[in-house]
This record gives sequence, C-alpha cells and structure tokens, in this order.
Amino acid sequence: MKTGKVDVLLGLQWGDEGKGKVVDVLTPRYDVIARFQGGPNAGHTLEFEGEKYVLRSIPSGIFQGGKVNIIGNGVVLAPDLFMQEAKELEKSGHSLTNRLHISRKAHLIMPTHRVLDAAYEALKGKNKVGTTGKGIGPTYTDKTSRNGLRVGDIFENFEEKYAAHKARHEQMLKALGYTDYDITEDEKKWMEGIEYMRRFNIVDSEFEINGLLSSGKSILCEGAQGTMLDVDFGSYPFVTSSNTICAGACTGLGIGPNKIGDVYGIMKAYCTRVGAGPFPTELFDETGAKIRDLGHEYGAVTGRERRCGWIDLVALRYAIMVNGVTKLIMMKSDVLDSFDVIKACVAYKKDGKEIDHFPYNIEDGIEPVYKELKGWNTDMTGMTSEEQFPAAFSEYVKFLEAELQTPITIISIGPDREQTIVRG
Ligand code: 2SA
Ligand code: MG
Repeated sequence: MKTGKVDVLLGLQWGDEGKGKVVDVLTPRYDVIARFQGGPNAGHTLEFEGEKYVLRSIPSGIFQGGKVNIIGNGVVLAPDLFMQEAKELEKSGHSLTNRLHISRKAHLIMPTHRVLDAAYEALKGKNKVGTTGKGIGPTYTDKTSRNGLRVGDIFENFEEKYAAHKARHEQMLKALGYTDYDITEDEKKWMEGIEYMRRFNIVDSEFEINGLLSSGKSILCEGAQGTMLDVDFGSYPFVTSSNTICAGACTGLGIGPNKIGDVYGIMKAYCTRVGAGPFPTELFDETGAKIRDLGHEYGAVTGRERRCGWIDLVALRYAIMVNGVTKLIMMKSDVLDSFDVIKACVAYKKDGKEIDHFPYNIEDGIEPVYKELKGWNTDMTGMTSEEQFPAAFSEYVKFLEAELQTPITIISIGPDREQTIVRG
C-alpha cells in the first residue's frame, strides 16, 4: 500500500523563530499543511514579492496553489478573528474556498474566554504570564475540564449551547469579582464569524488527514509558539496552554506517532521571548537593544517588544530531545551580521555548580556560561549559496551543529523567501 509521510515543523525556543517563513519555503515539497495547536495567539509572518502577511490561525500553505490546508482538532479558533484574517487574505487575492478545512473537533474561543484571560492575568498581578489576551488559556481549560464548545456544535442548537457556556463564564467572572467588561460589540462580530465559518469545509479532519496519507500525500504539520512555551516541558507556569512539541501534532491532528518522519526544529541565531517568565540569556544592555532593532523584534500579534538575548544551547538541547528533532533550521542569521563577538550559552551555573541539563526551575539563580565566538561583520543578506558565507559564520554553524548534535539544513539570511540557503 502506498503511504505518504508526515513531517513536523516547530519552534525550539520561545516562539517567533520564523516558522511562517520556513513553512512557506518548505510548502512546495508538501501536499497538505496542517496546524495542530494554538490559535490566534500565533503570529506567523511571511514576506514575498514585497508584501508582508501575518497569519494567526490559517496554515501558511494558503499562499501556494493546490495545497490542502487543515486547521486540526488541537487548535482553538476565534470565529471573529478567523473571519478577519480570512477576509484580508481574500482581499489580497488569496482565495480560501475549498482550500481550507476545519476540524469539527477544534474548540471555539468565546468572547468571554478573552475576558477570563484578562481576569486571570489581573488576579495574578505581578506574577502574570503576559498572555496575548486571546483567551487561549481559558479555552483549553474548558476543553480539558470537559466544558468546551466545539466547531461541530455550530450545526445543532448552537444559540442554546452558546448561551449556557456564556452564562457559566459570567458566573465565574462574577465570582472573581471581575465585572467591568462589555462584550456587546465583540459578540456581534463573533456571531458574524460563526456564520462566515459555515462556508468552509468543516470536517472530521482525522479521517481526512489519514485518508490523504494512505493515498500517498505528504503532510507538513506547522507548529505555533515554541517548545519552551509547551505546557508540559516549557518554563512552566510561564507557558502557553497547549503541547507545542512534536507529540502535539499526533494529538492535534489524529496522526499515529509511527507516521512521523522528519522533525524540523527552528531556532533563531540568537534568542527572544515575549511575555513574562525566565530567560537565562536575556540581555538588558545595548547589545540586546541592537538585536531587537536589527531583528525587528516586536510581537506580530500584540506589537509587544520582544526580550532579546544570546542563543541558549542548554535549552536547545532539551528542546531537540523532547521533540526528536532530526533537522535544524536557523533563522535570522543576518541579524548578527554586525557584531564583533557572538556569544553562545553552553551551560548554566546554578548554586556555584555548572550544569549542562535543563533544570526544573530556571527562575532563580541561573547564570549562563558563555562561549565567545568571533563575529563575521559581513552583510550576508545578498548571499545565494553557503560557499559565500564568511569563515566566522561557517565556524558558528559548525560549532552549533557539534554542540546540538543535529545538522542545520536550512539557513535564513533575510525575511524574503529568496533569502534562504538550503543545505540538504
Ligand atoms: P497565551 O496567549 O496564553 O498563549 O500566552 C502564554 C505565553 O505564551 C506566549 N506566546 C507567544 N510567544 C511568542 N510569540 C507568540 N505569538 C505572537 C507573535 C505574540 C505577540 O508571533 O509575536 O504578538 O505578542 C506567542 N503566543 C503566545 C505569551 O507571550 C505568554 O508568555
Ligand atoms: Mg510569531
């Protein structure tokens, strides 16, 4: 029997590694692009032909003809934001009809979930997570506490079900003493979004995806956020509420683990984090500011400033382990084009002792141990093959591959599709 393959592409750091661009570059090799977790908290940026697009819930395969795009059961979907995103795409000439399939089992983010998100953050005070405010946590909480509203519910007694869930949320908000909110406008748009969604193929995506696989199609699963934001293995509790790791592709799409082929792990040549929580290699000085400036490190969804720092190999080794990464992809290498010295964190110092594994608690007393490498001080943005790389950059790549015991197969040297060096 002919069977296709499933590869997974995911972030190894705290998100914003450049997944949107890489999916776009890899898309020609696949028939199907599928999202398996997260929701409109994601911001996948793609740039080509002088235009910039930010995708939140829609898979990045939408820009290339003939691809099937699937929003899997593991995703949480906000109908109003989905409608806005879809309409913008259609306006720019990218038709979605018949190219986008949505799982019946994906959970719906309600307006009251967003209010609950704000309420929980307010309650946490200085310990707040720094969420995107999109209602992600409360929606996944409802899912696991068996209280969720799913896409499939829109076809049967929807108004009733919606009202019951809303009433329950209102009760919770009242109990939290959080009553100063108004969702009238939000709710109107949300209901419009529900109507709008009906035109898409709402399917049992687990059957669809396994059917496509048996007929020999190849599938790319597009992760959102990053491994260090995984609800199990990330820097808990400063994480998102889904499994961002490779295993999430199995549960978020209904794919058997034995079907997974390559696991592409994406990292930046440095590291960023948006939102609160520990970040051992964070730079508070002008080097950090320079990276932010050169890398345009601002949240794609919220516009928040991203915290910047050197690459963290301790965290990356951990991420490679829990995902079973087979190939590494390094993004934004060009951002480091004008530094005399590049640093890489090879170990942590905790209680005066050097450790090379990722500890339970990275919140207190972690000091990064750096190896210093020579900067390349060369503009790489126009390079078209790795033979043109400056020697110091090739050294950096070699060093990372040795430290991470995994080949770096794609190197990005700029935001455009064209600025991508594929090494095999
Ligand atoms: P949430 O909203 O419950 O998922 O937030 C929980 C934590 O997860 C982080 N998080 C992210 N980190 C980086 N990028 C994300 N997507 C957007 C982007 C974020 C933006 O691409 O730039 O625009 O600000 C993303 N989504 C969630 C979040 O910061 C919390 O730390
Ligand atoms: Mg992003």
